[in-house]
Amino acid sequence: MERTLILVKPDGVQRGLAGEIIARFERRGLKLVGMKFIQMSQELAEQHYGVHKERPFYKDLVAYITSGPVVAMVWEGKEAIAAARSTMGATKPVEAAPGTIRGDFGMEIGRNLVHGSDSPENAVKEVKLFFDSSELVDWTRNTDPWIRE
Ligand code: IDP
Ligand code: MG
Repeated sequence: MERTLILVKPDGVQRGLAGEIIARFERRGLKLVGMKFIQMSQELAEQHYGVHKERPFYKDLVAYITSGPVVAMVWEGKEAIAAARSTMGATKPVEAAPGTIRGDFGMEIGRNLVHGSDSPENAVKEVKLFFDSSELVDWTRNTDPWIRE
């Protein structure tokens, strides 16, 4: 079972799309195990996006992710990382398929609404960065036999 860190980025919150975005992961069959509404600090943003430090867009990216509150979540499931990323759509919204979050609501790479971990290693790191283990809930979902084989 995998866990992945998902953020509704500041543009998603400001545009009133948080509920819509959360609903898509929920309907997909992923299981929510953690959620909080936070203003990311400069330090947290720099840690979270440390892998992009050398990229030309790094400063703008940190400014974007700290520009307003985000919804931080942990979703669990078999192949949760790949499932979440396909629900999100391609990084560049104009190339994202219709039916995906970015393909339905986005126009610009620098306003692409949502973050999702990209590998099991990064997912573990990112979940730890945003959540204490006491903030993650182990729970039984009674619909699981209808979602998982
Ligand atoms: P991902 O969010 O789909 O995993 P990454 O390549 O990890 O995409 O990039 C992280 C974030 O950095 C993207 O979601 C996007 O907000 C921003 N970003 C990526 N490439 C560019 C770019 O060329 N210009 C501006 N922002 C970018
Ligand atoms: Mg990424």
